[in-house]
Amino acid sequence: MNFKKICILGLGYIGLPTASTFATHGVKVLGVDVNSHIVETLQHGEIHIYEPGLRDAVKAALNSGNLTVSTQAEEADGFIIAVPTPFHQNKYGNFNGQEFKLADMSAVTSAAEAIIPVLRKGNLVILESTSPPRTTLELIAPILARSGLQAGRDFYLAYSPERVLPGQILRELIENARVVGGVTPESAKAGAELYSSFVKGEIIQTDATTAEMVKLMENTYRDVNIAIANEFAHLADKFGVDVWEAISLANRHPRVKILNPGPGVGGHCISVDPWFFVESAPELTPLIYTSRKVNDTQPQYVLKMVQRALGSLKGKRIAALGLAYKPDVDDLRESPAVEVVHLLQAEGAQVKAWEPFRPDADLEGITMASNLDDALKGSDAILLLVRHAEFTTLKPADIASKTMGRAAIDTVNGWDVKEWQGTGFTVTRLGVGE
Ligand code: SAJ
Repeated sequence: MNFKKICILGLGYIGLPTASTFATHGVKVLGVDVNSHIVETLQHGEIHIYEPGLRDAVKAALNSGNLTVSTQAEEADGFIIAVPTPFHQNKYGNFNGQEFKLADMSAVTSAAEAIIPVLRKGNLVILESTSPPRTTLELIAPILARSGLQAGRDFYLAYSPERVLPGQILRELIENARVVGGVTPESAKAGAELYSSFVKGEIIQTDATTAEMVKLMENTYRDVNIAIANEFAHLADKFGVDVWEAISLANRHPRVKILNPGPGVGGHCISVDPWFFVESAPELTPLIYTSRKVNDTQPQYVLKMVQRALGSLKGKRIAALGLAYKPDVDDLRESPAVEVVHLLQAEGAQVKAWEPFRPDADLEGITMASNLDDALKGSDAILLLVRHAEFTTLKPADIASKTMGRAAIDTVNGWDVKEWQGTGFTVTRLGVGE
Protein backbone atom coordinates (compact mmCIF):
# COMPACT_ATOMS: atom_id res chain seq x y z
CA MET A 1 0.00 0.00 0.00
CA ASN A 2 1.07 3.52 -0.61
CA PHE A 3 0.54 5.85 2.33
CA LYS A 4 0.79 9.44 1.14
CA LYS A 5 -1.15 10.91 4.01
CA ILE A 6 -2.15 9.62 7.43
CA CYS A 7 -4.20 11.03 10.22
CA ILE A 8 -3.16 10.45 13.85
CA LEU A 9 -5.86 10.95 16.45
CA GLY A 10 -4.50 11.90 19.87
CA LEU A 11 -1.37 14.06 20.24
CA GLY A 12 -0.17 12.93 23.65
CA TYR A 13 2.89 10.99 24.79
CA ILE A 14 2.47 8.44 22.00
CA GLY A 15 0.56 10.22 19.23
CA LEU A 16 2.82 13.27 19.05
CA PRO A 17 6.15 11.41 18.85
CA THR A 18 4.60 8.98 16.35
CA ALA A 19 3.24 11.83 14.22
CA SER A 20 6.55 13.68 14.15
CA THR A 21 8.49 10.50 13.39
CA PHE A 22 6.25 9.62 10.43
CA ALA A 23 6.55 13.22 9.20
CA THR A 24 10.33 13.31 9.38
CA HIS A 25 10.33 10.03 7.42
CA GLY A 26 8.47 11.55 4.50
CA VAL A 27 4.83 10.75 5.29
CA LYS A 28 2.29 13.59 5.29
CA VAL A 29 0.63 13.59 8.71
CA LEU A 30 -2.40 15.39 10.02
CA GLY A 31 -2.19 15.29 13.81
CA VAL A 32 -5.61 15.60 15.41
CA ASP A 33 -6.48 16.40 18.98
CA VAL A 34 -9.85 17.33 20.47
CA ASN A 35 -8.06 19.72 22.84
CA SER A 36 -7.78 23.02 20.93
CA HIS A 37 -5.22 24.30 23.44
CA ILE A 38 -2.84 21.47 22.46
CA VAL A 39 -3.40 22.15 18.77
CA GLU A 40 -2.72 25.88 19.19
CA THR A 41 0.40 25.20 21.26
CA LEU A 42 1.75 22.98 18.49
CA GLN A 43 0.82 25.49 15.81
CA HIS A 44 3.06 27.96 17.63
CA GLY A 45 5.92 25.48 17.52
CA GLU A 46 5.68 24.68 21.24
CA ILE A 47 4.92 21.32 22.88
CA HIS A 48 2.70 20.61 25.86
CA ILE A 49 4.58 17.62 27.30
CA TYR A 50 8.18 16.88 28.20
CA GLU A 51 10.02 14.05 26.50
CA PRO A 52 13.72 14.20 25.68
CA GLY A 53 14.25 15.26 22.06
CA LEU A 54 10.56 15.71 21.34
CA ARG A 55 10.62 19.48 20.97
CA ASP A 56 13.28 19.28 18.23
CA ALA A 57 11.53 16.36 16.53
CA VAL A 58 8.23 18.24 16.39
CA LYS A 59 9.96 21.37 15.12
CA ALA A 60 11.68 19.40 12.37
CA ALA A 61 8.38 17.75 11.45
CA LEU A 62 6.52 21.07 11.28
CA ASN A 63 9.34 22.74 9.32
CA SER A 64 9.40 19.88 6.80
CA GLY A 65 5.81 20.77 5.95
CA ASN A 66 4.81 17.15 6.46
CA LEU A 67 3.16 17.67 9.85
CA THR A 68 0.07 19.78 10.29
CA VAL A 69 -2.30 19.78 13.25
CA SER A 70 -6.02 20.26 13.61
CA THR A 71 -8.97 19.50 15.85
CA GLN A 72 -10.74 17.74 12.94
CA ALA A 73 -9.94 14.48 11.16
CA GLU A 74 -9.74 14.59 7.37
CA GLU A 75 -9.67 12.04 4.58
CA ALA A 76 -6.39 10.14 4.51
CA ASP A 77 -4.93 6.77 3.45
CA GLY A 78 -4.45 5.63 7.02
CA PHE A 79 -5.68 6.49 10.51
CA ILE A 80 -3.97 5.79 13.82
CA ILE A 81 -5.87 6.07 17.08
CA ALA A 82 -3.50 6.94 19.94
CA VAL A 83 -5.75 8.33 22.63
CA PRO A 84 -5.65 7.53 26.35
CA THR A 85 -7.49 4.61 27.93
CA PRO A 86 -7.50 5.50 31.62
CA PHE A 87 -9.80 3.85 34.10
CA HIS A 88 -13.03 5.27 35.42
CA GLN A 89 -12.51 7.34 38.54
CA ASN A 90 -15.84 6.58 40.17
CA LYS A 91 -16.99 3.32 38.64
CA TYR A 92 -15.81 -0.10 39.76
CA GLY A 93 -16.47 -3.71 38.94
CA ASN A 94 -16.93 -6.34 41.62
CA PHE A 95 -16.10 -10.02 41.72
CA ASN A 96 -16.75 -12.02 44.90
CA GLY A 97 -16.58 -8.83 46.94
CA GLN A 98 -13.29 -7.73 45.38
CA GLU A 99 -13.50 -4.37 43.67
CA PHE A 100 -11.63 -3.78 40.45
CA LYS A 101 -11.08 -0.77 38.22
CA LEU A 102 -12.81 -0.42 34.85
CA ALA A 103 -11.34 0.90 31.61
CA ASP A 104 -12.78 4.17 30.36
CA MET A 105 -12.98 3.65 26.60
CA SER A 106 -14.74 6.93 25.86
CA ALA A 107 -11.74 8.58 24.16
CA VAL A 108 -11.22 5.53 21.92
CA THR A 109 -14.91 5.48 21.08
CA SER A 110 -14.93 9.20 20.19
CA ALA A 111 -11.80 8.86 18.07
CA ALA A 112 -13.30 5.94 16.13
CA GLU A 113 -16.50 7.94 15.65
CA ALA A 114 -14.49 10.89 14.33
CA ILE A 115 -13.15 8.62 11.58
CA ILE A 116 -16.60 7.48 10.36
CA PRO A 117 -17.34 10.50 8.10
CA VAL A 118 -13.90 10.48 6.46
CA LEU A 119 -13.36 6.72 6.11
CA ARG A 120 -12.99 5.54 2.49
CA LYS A 121 -12.71 2.15 0.80
CA GLY A 122 -9.14 0.80 0.93
CA ASN A 123 -8.13 2.86 4.01
CA LEU A 124 -6.20 1.43 6.95
CA VAL A 125 -7.26 2.06 10.56
CA ILE A 126 -4.91 1.14 13.41
CA LEU A 127 -5.71 1.23 17.10
CA GLU A 128 -2.63 1.82 19.26
CA SER A 129 -4.32 2.66 22.57
CA THR A 130 -3.91 -0.06 25.18
CA SER A 131 -7.29 -1.78 25.39
CA PRO A 132 -9.03 -4.81 26.90
CA PRO A 133 -8.84 -7.98 24.77
CA ARG A 134 -11.19 -8.01 21.75
CA THR A 135 -11.63 -4.20 21.64
CA THR A 136 -10.60 -4.01 17.97
CA LEU A 137 -13.14 -6.65 16.94
CA GLU A 138 -15.96 -5.81 19.31
CA LEU A 139 -15.75 -2.04 19.83
CA ILE A 140 -13.84 -0.47 16.91
CA ALA A 141 -15.10 -2.60 14.00
CA PRO A 142 -18.80 -2.08 14.86
CA ILE A 143 -18.32 1.70 15.28
CA LEU A 144 -16.55 2.00 11.94
CA ALA A 145 -19.23 -0.21 10.31
CA ARG A 146 -21.58 2.75 10.81
CA SER A 147 -19.79 4.29 7.81
CA GLY A 148 -21.33 1.56 5.65
CA LEU A 149 -17.90 -0.01 5.19
CA GLN A 150 -16.90 -3.31 6.73
CA ALA A 151 -13.56 -3.96 8.43
CA GLY A 152 -11.46 -6.57 6.67
CA ARG A 153 -13.58 -6.38 3.51
CA ASP A 154 -13.75 -2.67 2.58
CA PHE A 155 -10.94 -1.30 4.71
CA TYR A 156 -8.04 -2.68 6.71
CA LEU A 157 -8.23 -2.71 10.49
CA ALA A 158 -5.43 -3.60 12.90
CA TYR A 159 -4.24 -3.28 16.47
CA SER A 160 -0.62 -2.33 17.06
CA PRO A 161 0.56 -1.65 20.60
CA GLU A 162 3.15 0.98 21.31
CA ARG A 163 5.89 -0.34 23.58
CA VAL A 164 8.05 2.71 24.05
CA LEU A 165 9.48 3.67 27.41
CA PRO A 166 8.77 7.24 28.51
CA GLY A 167 12.12 9.02 28.55
CA GLN A 168 13.29 7.06 25.51
CA ILE A 169 10.25 7.28 23.28
CA LEU A 170 11.83 8.67 20.11
CA ARG A 171 14.59 6.08 20.01
CA GLU A 172 12.40 3.13 20.99
CA LEU A 173 9.70 4.05 18.46
CA ILE A 174 12.21 3.38 15.72
CA GLU A 175 14.27 0.57 17.24
CA ASN A 176 11.75 -1.61 19.11
CA ALA A 177 10.14 -4.62 17.52
CA ARG A 178 6.57 -3.84 16.55
CA VAL A 179 3.60 -6.21 16.67
CA VAL A 180 0.78 -5.58 14.19
CA GLY A 181 -2.38 -7.62 14.62
CA GLY A 182 -4.95 -7.47 11.83
CA VAL A 183 -8.60 -8.42 11.78
CA THR A 184 -7.47 -10.20 8.58
CA PRO A 185 -3.95 -11.15 7.44
CA GLU A 186 -4.22 -8.43 4.77
CA SER A 187 -4.92 -5.86 7.49
CA ALA A 188 -1.82 -6.92 9.41
CA LYS A 189 0.21 -6.68 6.22
CA ALA A 190 -1.11 -3.17 5.48
CA GLY A 191 -0.24 -2.08 9.04
CA ALA A 192 3.24 -3.55 8.76
CA GLU A 193 3.77 -1.65 5.52
CA LEU A 194 2.79 1.63 7.14
CA TYR A 195 5.14 1.21 10.13
CA SER A 196 7.98 0.10 7.86
CA SER A 197 8.32 3.75 6.82
CA PHE A 198 10.34 4.32 10.00
CA VAL A 199 10.51 1.20 12.22
CA LYS A 200 13.95 -0.44 12.16
CA GLY A 201 13.04 -3.20 14.63
CA GLU A 202 11.33 -6.36 13.41
CA ILE A 203 7.66 -5.93 12.47
CA ILE A 204 5.71 -9.05 13.36
CA GLN A 205 2.26 -9.73 11.95
CA THR A 206 -0.44 -11.52 13.91
CA ASP A 207 -4.16 -11.23 14.62
CA ALA A 208 -5.74 -8.28 16.44
CA THR A 209 -6.68 -10.01 19.70
CA THR A 210 -3.23 -11.60 20.06
CA ALA A 211 -1.66 -8.15 19.63
CA GLU A 212 -3.97 -6.72 22.29
CA MET A 213 -3.03 -9.52 24.68
CA VAL A 214 0.67 -9.12 23.97
CA LYS A 215 0.55 -5.51 25.13
CA LEU A 216 -1.36 -6.32 28.30
CA MET A 217 0.88 -9.29 29.06
CA GLU A 218 4.04 -7.18 28.81
CA ASN A 219 2.88 -4.59 31.31
CA THR A 220 1.19 -7.12 33.59
CA TYR A 221 4.39 -9.18 33.71
CA ARG A 222 6.24 -6.06 34.86
CA ASP A 223 3.60 -5.17 37.42
CA VAL A 224 3.59 -8.64 38.97
CA ASN A 225 7.38 -8.60 39.12
CA ILE A 226 7.47 -5.20 40.80
CA ALA A 227 4.85 -6.46 43.27
CA ILE A 228 7.08 -9.33 44.30
CA ALA A 229 10.01 -6.92 44.70
CA ASN A 230 7.82 -4.78 46.96
CA GLU A 231 6.80 -7.83 48.96
CA PHE A 232 10.47 -8.82 49.30
CA ALA A 233 11.08 -5.31 50.71
CA HIS A 234 8.41 -5.90 53.36
CA LEU A 235 9.99 -9.23 54.25
CA ALA A 236 13.51 -7.79 54.40
CA ASP A 237 12.22 -5.09 56.69
CA LYS A 238 10.77 -7.70 59.02
CA PHE A 239 13.86 -9.90 59.06
CA GLY A 240 16.47 -7.17 59.46
CA VAL A 241 17.84 -7.49 55.95
CA ASP A 242 18.78 -4.90 53.32
CA VAL A 243 16.52 -5.80 50.40
CA TRP A 244 18.70 -3.93 47.90
CA GLU A 245 21.70 -6.01 48.81
CA ALA A 246 19.62 -9.21 48.84
CA ILE A 247 18.17 -8.45 45.39
CA SER A 248 21.55 -7.69 43.89
CA LEU A 249 22.86 -10.99 45.25
CA ALA A 250 19.82 -12.98 44.06
CA ASN A 251 20.24 -11.38 40.64
CA ARG A 252 23.65 -13.02 40.36
CA HIS A 253 21.71 -16.21 39.65
CA PRO A 254 21.70 -16.63 35.87
CA ARG A 255 17.92 -16.99 35.62
CA VAL A 256 16.78 -14.45 38.21
CA LYS A 257 16.09 -10.77 37.49
CA ILE A 258 14.23 -9.19 40.38
CA LEU A 259 13.07 -5.62 39.81
CA ASN A 260 13.27 -2.74 42.27
CA PRO A 261 10.90 -2.07 45.14
CA GLY A 262 9.81 1.52 45.63
CA PRO A 263 6.96 3.76 46.73
CA GLY A 264 4.57 2.08 44.30
CA VAL A 265 3.77 1.75 40.63
CA GLY A 266 2.52 4.76 38.74
CA GLY A 267 2.10 6.13 35.26
CA HIS A 268 -0.63 5.57 32.76
CA CYS A 269 0.49 2.09 31.68
CA ILE A 270 1.65 -0.42 34.25
CA SER A 271 -0.67 0.75 37.01
CA VAL A 272 -3.61 0.68 34.62
CA ASP A 273 -3.23 -2.06 32.03
CA PRO A 274 -3.37 -5.15 34.31
CA TRP A 275 -6.84 -4.01 35.37
CA PHE A 276 -7.96 -4.58 31.76
CA PHE A 277 -7.30 -8.30 32.21
CA VAL A 278 -9.00 -8.33 35.59
CA GLU A 279 -12.03 -6.53 34.19
CA SER A 280 -12.24 -8.92 31.24
CA ALA A 281 -11.91 -12.10 33.32
CA PRO A 282 -11.89 -11.54 37.11
CA GLU A 283 -12.35 -15.26 37.74
CA LEU A 284 -9.06 -16.02 35.95
CA THR A 285 -6.83 -13.30 37.36
CA PRO A 286 -6.30 -13.67 41.14
CA LEU A 287 -2.52 -13.22 40.82
CA ILE A 288 -2.79 -10.13 38.65
CA TYR A 289 -5.40 -8.68 41.00
CA THR A 290 -3.29 -9.27 44.10
CA SER A 291 -0.20 -7.78 42.49
CA ARG A 292 -2.13 -4.62 41.63
CA LYS A 293 -3.27 -4.42 45.24
CA VAL A 294 0.28 -4.87 46.57
CA ASN A 295 1.60 -2.10 44.35
CA ASP A 296 -1.36 0.20 44.94
CA THR A 297 -0.94 -0.01 48.71
CA GLN A 298 2.80 0.62 48.65
CA PRO A 299 2.36 4.37 49.38
CA GLN A 300 0.76 3.33 52.69
CA TYR A 301 3.82 1.25 53.43
CA VAL A 302 5.93 4.37 52.84
CA LEU A 303 3.70 6.29 55.25
CA LYS A 304 4.37 3.71 57.99
CA MET A 305 8.06 3.89 57.25
CA VAL A 306 8.05 7.69 57.64
CA GLN A 307 6.10 7.36 60.89
CA ARG A 308 8.67 4.88 62.13
CA ALA A 309 11.43 7.38 61.36
CA LEU A 310 9.75 10.52 62.67
CA GLY A 311 7.15 9.37 65.18
CA SER A 312 3.91 11.33 65.08
CA LEU A 313 3.68 13.40 61.91
CA LYS A 314 1.58 16.17 63.45
CA GLY A 315 3.24 19.46 62.53
CA LYS A 316 6.37 17.75 61.13
CA ARG A 317 7.78 19.63 58.16
CA ILE A 318 8.84 17.34 55.36
CA ALA A 319 10.67 18.23 52.16
CA ALA A 320 9.41 15.72 49.56
CA LEU A 321 11.74 15.27 46.62
CA GLY A 322 10.00 14.22 43.41
CA LEU A 323 6.38 13.84 42.42
CA ALA A 324 6.76 12.26 38.98
CA TYR A 325 5.71 8.64 38.57
CA LYS A 326 9.29 7.61 37.80
CA PRO A 327 12.79 9.04 37.33
CA ASP A 328 13.55 11.86 34.91
CA VAL A 329 10.09 12.32 33.42
CA ASP A 330 7.58 15.12 34.02
CA ASP A 331 4.55 12.83 34.09
CA LEU A 332 2.57 12.91 37.34
CA ARG A 333 -0.25 10.58 36.30
CA GLU A 334 -1.08 7.92 38.89
CA SER A 335 2.11 8.86 40.67
CA PRO A 336 2.67 7.02 43.95
CA ALA A 337 4.79 9.97 45.13
CA VAL A 338 1.75 12.23 44.95
CA GLU A 339 -0.24 9.72 46.96
CA VAL A 340 2.49 9.51 49.60
CA VAL A 341 2.36 13.30 50.03
CA HIS A 342 -1.42 13.18 50.48
CA LEU A 343 -1.11 10.38 53.06
CA LEU A 344 1.55 12.29 55.03
CA GLN A 345 -0.61 15.39 55.06
CA ALA A 346 -3.62 13.43 56.23
CA GLU A 347 -1.51 12.49 59.28
CA GLY A 348 -0.80 16.16 60.01
CA ALA A 349 2.59 16.60 58.29
CA GLN A 350 3.38 19.89 56.55
CA VAL A 351 4.85 18.80 53.24
CA LYS A 352 6.58 20.94 50.65
CA ALA A 353 7.17 19.13 47.39
CA TRP A 354 9.95 19.86 44.93
CA GLU A 355 9.51 18.45 41.43
CA PRO A 356 12.20 19.86 39.13
CA PHE A 357 10.43 18.52 36.00
CA ARG A 358 7.13 20.19 36.94
CA PRO A 359 7.91 23.04 39.36
CA ASP A 360 4.58 24.71 38.57
CA ALA A 361 2.44 21.58 38.94
CA ASP A 362 -1.01 22.43 40.21
CA LEU A 363 -2.10 19.54 42.41
CA GLU A 364 -5.01 19.89 44.75
CA GLY A 365 -3.86 20.21 48.35
CA ILE A 366 -0.14 20.00 47.59
CA THR A 367 2.22 22.89 48.29
CA MET A 368 4.92 23.10 45.66
CA ALA A 369 8.37 24.43 46.49
CA SER A 370 9.87 26.85 43.99
CA ASN A 371 13.26 25.15 44.24
CA LEU A 372 15.20 22.73 46.39
CA ASP A 373 16.25 25.36 48.93
CA ASP A 374 12.66 26.45 49.34
CA ALA A 375 11.63 22.84 50.03
CA LEU A 376 14.39 22.37 52.57
CA LYS A 377 13.85 25.62 54.46
CA GLY A 378 12.76 24.78 58.02
CA SER A 379 12.26 21.09 57.25
CA ASP A 380 12.55 18.36 59.86
CA ALA A 381 13.07 15.63 57.30
CA ILE A 382 13.99 15.12 53.66
CA LEU A 383 12.09 12.38 51.86
CA LEU A 384 13.29 10.99 48.55
CA LEU A 385 10.35 9.72 46.48
CA VAL A 386 11.69 9.66 42.91
CA ARG A 387 15.13 8.65 41.72
CA HIS A 388 15.64 11.69 39.47
CA ALA A 389 19.32 11.88 38.47
CA GLU A 390 19.65 15.31 40.07
CA PHE A 391 18.48 13.93 43.41
CA THR A 392 20.87 10.98 43.50
CA THR A 393 23.81 13.35 43.07
CA LEU A 394 22.80 15.62 45.96
CA LYS A 395 25.59 16.19 48.42
CA PRO A 396 24.48 15.60 52.03
CA ALA A 397 26.91 18.30 53.26
CA ASP A 398 25.19 20.78 50.98
CA ILE A 399 21.76 19.71 52.22
CA ALA A 400 22.94 19.95 55.84
CA SER A 401 23.91 23.58 55.25
CA LYS A 402 20.36 24.40 54.15
CA THR A 403 18.27 22.76 56.85
CA MET A 404 18.51 21.94 60.53
CA GLY A 405 16.59 18.69 59.93
CA ARG A 406 18.76 15.59 60.06
CA ALA A 407 16.32 12.87 59.06
CA ALA A 408 16.80 11.47 55.56
CA ILE A 409 14.26 8.96 54.27
CA ASP A 410 15.01 7.15 51.03
CA THR A 411 12.28 5.12 49.31
CA VAL A 412 14.21 4.36 46.11
CA ASN A 413 17.75 3.48 47.16
CA GLY A 414 18.99 6.76 45.70
CA TRP A 415 21.46 7.80 48.38
CA ASP A 416 24.72 6.46 49.72
CA VAL A 417 23.76 5.67 53.30
CA LYS A 418 27.31 5.96 54.67
CA GLU A 419 27.85 9.37 53.12
CA TRP A 420 24.60 10.69 54.59
CA GLN A 421 25.23 9.17 58.00
CA GLY A 422 28.74 10.59 57.92
CA THR A 423 27.22 14.05 57.58
CA GLY A 424 25.06 13.56 60.65
CA PHE A 425 21.84 12.36 59.05
CA THR A 426 19.73 9.53 60.40
CA VAL A 427 18.89 7.51 57.32
CA THR A 428 15.78 5.35 56.92
CA ARG A 429 15.54 3.28 53.75
CA LEU A 430 12.65 1.39 52.23
CA GLY A 431 13.16 -2.35 52.54
CA VAL A 432 15.98 -2.15 55.06
CA GLY A 433 15.16 -3.69 58.42
CA GLU A 434 16.98 -3.07 61.64
N1 SAJ B 1 8.92 0.68 38.89
C1 SAJ B 1 9.28 0.10 40.10
N2 SAJ B 1 10.29 -0.82 40.11
C2 SAJ B 1 10.96 -1.17 38.97
C3 SAJ B 1 10.58 -0.59 37.74
C4 SAJ B 1 9.55 0.33 37.74
O1 SAJ B 1 8.69 0.38 41.16
O2 SAJ B 1 11.86 -1.97 39.06
C5 SAJ B 1 7.83 1.66 38.86
C6 SAJ B 1 8.24 3.01 38.29
O3 SAJ B 1 8.82 3.82 39.26
C7 SAJ B 1 6.92 3.53 37.80
C8 SAJ B 1 6.21 2.27 37.32
O4 SAJ B 1 6.87 1.19 37.95
O5 SAJ B 1 6.17 4.11 38.85
C9 SAJ B 1 6.22 2.06 35.83
O6 SAJ B 1 7.47 2.43 35.28
P1 SAJ B 1 8.21 1.60 34.13
O7 SAJ B 1 9.47 2.28 33.81
O8 SAJ B 1 8.29 0.19 34.52
O9 SAJ B 1 7.20 1.62 32.91
P2 SAJ B 1 6.37 2.75 32.13
O10 SAJ B 1 4.99 2.72 32.67
O11 SAJ B 1 7.06 4.04 32.09
O12 SAJ B 1 6.40 2.13 30.65
C10 SAJ B 1 5.89 0.82 30.46
C11 SAJ B 1 6.87 0.01 29.63
N3 SAJ B 1 6.50 -1.40 29.64
C12 SAJ B 1 7.37 -2.36 30.02
O13 SAJ B 1 8.48 -2.12 30.38
C13 SAJ B 1 6.86 -3.76 29.97
C14 SAJ B 1 6.90 0.53 28.21
O14 SAJ B 1 7.70 -0.28 27.37
C15 SAJ B 1 5.48 0.60 27.65
O15 SAJ B 1 5.45 1.11 26.32
C16 SAJ B 1 4.68 1.52 28.52
O16 SAJ B 1 4.63 0.94 29.82
C17 SAJ B 1 3.29 1.68 27.97
O17 SAJ B 1 3.04 2.70 27.30
O18 SAJ B 1 2.48 0.77 28.12
